[in-house]
Amino acid sequence: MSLKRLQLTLAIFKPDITAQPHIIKEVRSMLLQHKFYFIRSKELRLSRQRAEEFYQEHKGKFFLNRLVSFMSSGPLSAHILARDNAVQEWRRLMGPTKVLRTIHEDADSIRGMYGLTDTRNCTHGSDSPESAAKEIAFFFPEFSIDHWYREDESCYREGKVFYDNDTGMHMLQR
Ligand code: DAT
Ligand code: MG
Repeated sequence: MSLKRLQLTLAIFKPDITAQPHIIKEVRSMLLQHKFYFIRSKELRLSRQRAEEFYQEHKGKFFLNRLVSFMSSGPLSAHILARDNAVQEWRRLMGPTKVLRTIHEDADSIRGMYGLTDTRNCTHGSDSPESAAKEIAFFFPEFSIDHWYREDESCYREGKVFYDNDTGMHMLQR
């Protein structure tokens, strides 16, 4: 049993793979195999404005317009994931940002296997615990990270949870 406090991160399954249910299934299965917990999940669409807000750190970059158009082009899903070292481990599973290089350099990663272009690159993952907190608040304003650590974290860490196939989330065994 791990004694290390679990970390939370924010994952997005982007519109390219949301349109491909078999890829979503495979990505979920990779996350489960790698011992991630699905804490909350939500399916939604982003308006252009919300997508711009989410990616405001990239304001002025040449790819922003393409990125925002893509992210607001169809349904996507957002997930709060928990694991030991979740931020880094989720980014490792995703693979590097630029698909056209990743296809060769990290072929077994999600982006390496399923990425289509540098824009349509399957998934998002927070790049630090601080970004994770901000991004979780962006998609799950009703979720309290403090409350989760106080009330639920130890149950997940001790494995007192089960994966519910119907909701695609882990539930506490209370
Ligand atoms: P990541 O999604 O790996 O955190 P990022 O934060 O640097 O990467 O960029 C956000 C998204 O913007 C990325 O997933 C795809 C797009 N993007 C970044 N760099 C790009 C580039 N050089 N060409 C095209 N799209 C790019
Ligand atoms: Mg990023």
